[in-house]
Amino acid sequence: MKFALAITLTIFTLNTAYAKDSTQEISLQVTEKGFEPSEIKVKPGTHVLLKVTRKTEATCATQIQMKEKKIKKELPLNKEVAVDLGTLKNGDVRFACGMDMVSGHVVVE
Ligand SMILES: [Cu+2]
Repeated sequence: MKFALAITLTIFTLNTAYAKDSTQEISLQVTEKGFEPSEIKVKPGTHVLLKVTRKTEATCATQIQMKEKKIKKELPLNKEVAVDLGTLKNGDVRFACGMDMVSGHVVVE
């Protein structure tokens, strides 16, 4: 019984360590050209944390939204905003400005 408990605890610890290791912080900037980069590639199972900084006033992207994740955040000028996307599965996660005009996406494959 004690042995089984020890194994369970070990597995739990390993999972936790794996989750931390697979977190990827990705810097994203908003410039006159839009989101840069506009395409981000990650492996399935990656926990993605976007660090978004708006670098210009000459853009309509003063917000970032990800409809399928129900995320919408203000992007103050020259201030890094963290956007936690959670752990991503295979597919495509689109992000866009508040009006859904300027956009980019995260490709998970
Ligand atoms: Cu816009």
